[in-house]
Amino acid sequence: MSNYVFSFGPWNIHEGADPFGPTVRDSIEFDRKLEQYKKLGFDGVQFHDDDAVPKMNDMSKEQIIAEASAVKKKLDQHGLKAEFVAPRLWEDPRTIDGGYTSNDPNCRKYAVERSLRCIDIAKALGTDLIVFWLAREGTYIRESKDSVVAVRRIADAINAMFDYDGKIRIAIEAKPNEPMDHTFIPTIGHAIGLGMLTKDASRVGCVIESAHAILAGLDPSDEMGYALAHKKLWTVHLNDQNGLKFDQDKTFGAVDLRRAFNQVRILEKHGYADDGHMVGLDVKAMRTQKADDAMRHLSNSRAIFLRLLEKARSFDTKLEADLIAQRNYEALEMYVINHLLGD
Ligand code: XUL
Ligand code: MN
Repeated sequence: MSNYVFSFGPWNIHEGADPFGPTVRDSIEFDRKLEQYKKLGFDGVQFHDDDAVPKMNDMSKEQIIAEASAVKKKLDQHGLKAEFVAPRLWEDPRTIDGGYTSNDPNCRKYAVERSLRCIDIAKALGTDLIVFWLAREGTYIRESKDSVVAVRRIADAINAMFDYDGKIRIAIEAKPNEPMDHTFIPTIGHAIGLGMLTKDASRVGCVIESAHAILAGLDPSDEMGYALAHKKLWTVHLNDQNGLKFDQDKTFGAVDLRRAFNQVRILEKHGYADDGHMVGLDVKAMRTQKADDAMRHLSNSRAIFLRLLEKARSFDTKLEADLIAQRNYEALEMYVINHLLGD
């Protein structure tokens, strides 16, 4: 029934630590996590570079490629595919003030070199897609960085990556805040615009995370529509978010079912899956969840997506067109609600 292929990252099975308290569940080894993917209904694995090669900062390029190739074998054994690799540029002491936009040239150099190693890992894992979540590319105080210089520096880093490899594509995951007060690439319009500053805009696309759009005060399905109109929606991070607070990564559709329906609908209407894109989730189990059922948020998110897909496919588009022609949006709204409620 569904042509949709789902993915998540190993960080989506996690120990429940938050900024105010320690872990509440035991760690699960990467290999054990891989065993869960198919059982949960997933075929794609999202990676940070160090999810694949944890000690990469202490290794040579050749060692990194050898270790990533061993991970690729494990993916093959499980019948899984790497969807993308994202350079983790927010934990190292050299990225305290940002990676590509750091005010320290040595730190910027580190960020670019790490990104080239991330490309090596992506190639060894069999994907040409790099995701940029630009975690610390922003400011806590406006005066600390020149935003013109900063944006050009991010474009320069992308150019260095394009020079290094002729095939990789970069999908930018916009987010307006957290950990920073303000980021330089807060929305998908910014992400697509940044591509135009690089030497090859055709290789720069985006990832839309539902929660990040909501944190920017935007409707995620409209962000998706904007990216789809530009043919730039190369993957998604579906989840949910209860208003303007910390990035919650809640189960997809768990807060606002109608908002989730509209995301599924725009993807379905515009052939997102037919273009070969995976449906990525970026969801966290609640900290209160006991360990024995702490993967349910993943299968639940997928199940909610598929139920909303049925709703998108059974939506009466003739009625919709009639009500739009009559400009009877009150009736259209009630039809949407009745449809979602099962009438
Ligand atoms: C952060 C976030 C990350 C990225 C991957 O808010 O969503 O998990 O998706 O680096
Ligand atoms: Mn994400």
